[in-house]
Amino acid sequence: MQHHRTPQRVRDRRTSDSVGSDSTARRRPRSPHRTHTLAVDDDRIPRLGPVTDPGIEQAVQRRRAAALAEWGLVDEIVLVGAGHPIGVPGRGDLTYPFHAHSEYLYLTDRNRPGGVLAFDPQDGWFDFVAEVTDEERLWSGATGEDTDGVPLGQLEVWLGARRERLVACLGAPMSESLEVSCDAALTSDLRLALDVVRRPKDAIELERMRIAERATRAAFSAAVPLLVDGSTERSVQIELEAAALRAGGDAMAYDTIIGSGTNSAVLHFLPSGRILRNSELVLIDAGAEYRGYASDITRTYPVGGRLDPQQQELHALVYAAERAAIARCVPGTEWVDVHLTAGQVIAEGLVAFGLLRGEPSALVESGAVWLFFPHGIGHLVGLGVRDAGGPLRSRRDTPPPIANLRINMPLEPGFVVTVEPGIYFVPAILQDPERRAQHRDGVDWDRVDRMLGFGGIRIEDNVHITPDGHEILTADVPVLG
Ligand SMILES: [Mn+2]
Repeated sequence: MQHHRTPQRVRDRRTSDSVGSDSTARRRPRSPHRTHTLAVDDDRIPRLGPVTDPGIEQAVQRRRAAALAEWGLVDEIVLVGAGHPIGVPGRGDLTYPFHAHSEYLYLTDRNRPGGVLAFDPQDGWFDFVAEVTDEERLWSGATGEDTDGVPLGQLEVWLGARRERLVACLGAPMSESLEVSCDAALTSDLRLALDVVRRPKDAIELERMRIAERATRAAFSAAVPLLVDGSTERSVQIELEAAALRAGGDAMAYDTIIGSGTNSAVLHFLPSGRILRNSELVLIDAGAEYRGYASDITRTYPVGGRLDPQQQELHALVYAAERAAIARCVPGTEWVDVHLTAGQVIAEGLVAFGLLRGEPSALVESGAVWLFFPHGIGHLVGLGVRDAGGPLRSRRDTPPPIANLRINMPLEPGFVVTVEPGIYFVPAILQDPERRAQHRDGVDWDRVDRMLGFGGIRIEDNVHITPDGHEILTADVPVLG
């Protein structure tokens, strides 16, 4: 599994976690600007690579062995598909940026489209890889040096020799031209088992996440000085993302969220041309990606650098809820309890603030607190911004304790989770007559009416569970600029 790429090709890639050539690249004619004429200090731009992390071969072997131990196969066949580039409707041969399916990337560390990793308990692993086409040689300069493995064309014969066997189809769906019938129950079992293996991050994964975090930290420190009267959400986004790439990120792990003023109450607001005004809140939720591994950080800052007393109180409350929830992030804690811890702190704080009325625990029980904190406390992060969450295997057929939770299991060493409580004034929720009737007594609705334009506050960190506690991977991004 040695993968090498020439520096030229590395420089041209949108993401460097790929080991094969990227067929999406052929849509984009190579830039003629080989020599930079922009005012960019090239020395500050890290060279991408080395492409092969030391130890990646052993890590991939260990991951595969751990999957097999969890699968306990007898004579079933396993296929893991990388997937294919997805065309943008109506745009000719343009495709969305290619990301190999997370299960494939995890078991191969290869981002080339079309590949299929196959396993037969009698014969072992077969890494079927798409051969380089003339098109790829022409448009993306592919040489085929990254396509070590068995030519994909041989997969049909390989499968033909195993006709009567049950097949699990993990990863992305197999190509339609392939005659294979996937067993749904087996596929589902093996996927849940592989999730168990994928959740604790190994050393290489953590190292990639730390690189993504460093890029994200640089991105936030570039953004904060721009949060002044007259800037726009868009101008902040541009500098934030440039800083993330300059500091070693391959790409953003998801669309950058920047909402100012009332836009900060929109959970995933995409930056607009809206002009920032003094003392408004700005919510920034952004994360760089490095070789497929993500960072996911949220901070909420005041334009001009100073929170007014009301903002100050609610910001401190969200931060207190976040810290209380993070304190629960140790092995054995049920995820729902991390969520409820944040809910309880927010309920207590909103009672003290005067928005909620009654016993805090009763306000959690009745759901009144979720009017202001209307999402789950977080999710697994790592290979992509949403890593292998979901329910514990034994809970697959039971409903989650709270509907909007993305995790339903106790935390274990090696997990990395986001912890991201918030308080928002969402008009669509708070002006709903049914909700107002349901929580007539628990909420000071006159106060709510006066605060409908407040916006929202979220604070998010990435927490790595360790055998005796946790480590906050994102602790060096200041909570207030
Ligand atoms: Mn998140």
